Amino acid sequence: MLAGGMGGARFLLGVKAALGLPAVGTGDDQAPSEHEITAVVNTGDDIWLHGLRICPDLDTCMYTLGGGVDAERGWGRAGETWVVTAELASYGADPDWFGLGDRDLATHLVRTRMLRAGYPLSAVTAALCDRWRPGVRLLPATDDRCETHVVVTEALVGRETPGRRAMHFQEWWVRHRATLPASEFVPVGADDAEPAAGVREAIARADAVLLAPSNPVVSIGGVLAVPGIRRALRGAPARVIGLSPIIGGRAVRGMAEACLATIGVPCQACAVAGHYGARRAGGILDGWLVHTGDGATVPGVQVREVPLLMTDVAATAAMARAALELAGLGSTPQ
Ligand code: FO1
Repeated sequence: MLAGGMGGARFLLGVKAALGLPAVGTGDDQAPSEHEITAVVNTGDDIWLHGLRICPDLDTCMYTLGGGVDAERGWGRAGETWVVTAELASYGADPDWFGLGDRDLATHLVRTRMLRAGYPLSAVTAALCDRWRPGVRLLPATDDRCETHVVVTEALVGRETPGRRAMHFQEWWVRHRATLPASEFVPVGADDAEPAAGVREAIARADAVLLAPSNPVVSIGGVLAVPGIRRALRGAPARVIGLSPIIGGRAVRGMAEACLATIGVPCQACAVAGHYGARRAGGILDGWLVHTGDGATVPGVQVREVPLLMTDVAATAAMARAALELAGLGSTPQ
């Protein structure tokens, strides 16, 4: 599966349940499942802050599947305290718009130390998952830097042509809540980035490849921006099935509408499928799940209408089963 942060993590809970795995954790006491789930997770949101490497989507998947996420926020740790962040603010140590919880900081300290020691992010993530035991293999899309930066346009005093400046995605997303008019998303570092260790093999060996209902531009798009991943999907023996993050012309959460507008894709389920493209027309999709009532035809893509609101694990598991069936794995365990 290709996944982003919150939407990806929530969908992964359902995929695990659909395959008879406990949604959270690994259920050590259960017989080992014959199913193996690998999530190729977006690293475009990753950022250096206060000298630490923060990997929001990997951490959201790890905490959510490992039982440590703050369920109400959807990111960061449950039972979090914010003493260090307050101390940083007292020093005027910017940025002050990105909250780093005290428990969360331990993750960034361990990750940064391992990165500085020369371990690739994929190895660091595996080490962190030794503690959290998410029950799926979490792979960063790339071990290299491939950060999403946003080009915003702003009126400049005394100039008739608007100015353009770039900022890290997190500043646009968290500080400005995606309200600044963006003209472009740039995957900084993409030219020198490679799929992380294990990504190509996971795609080649998969019985089904699913695109989680994550933000199609900055989350799934962040994964596809890594050179070689799109090619690996197009060459995958398995069918590639996506789930629409747009229901009834609206994004279910986050700022997918602002992101789609920036790249000129209508906020419609079938438009997102067109954006991903049918595999036989040079894109990556074989099948596409849309919410009941959002059906449309997408040339070259098999479209199915199923309820797509991830209201609870059971509803999400039903979505996962529908996706696996469309992938040709009909007899998944109920
Ligand atoms: N999101 C916010 O809206 N405000 C924050 O202060 C914030 C801090 C933060 C710290 C660690 C982390 O892993 C995620 C954090 N997020 C925060 C969420 C993050 O911006 C999003 O999870 C993704 O980058 C977008 O999917």
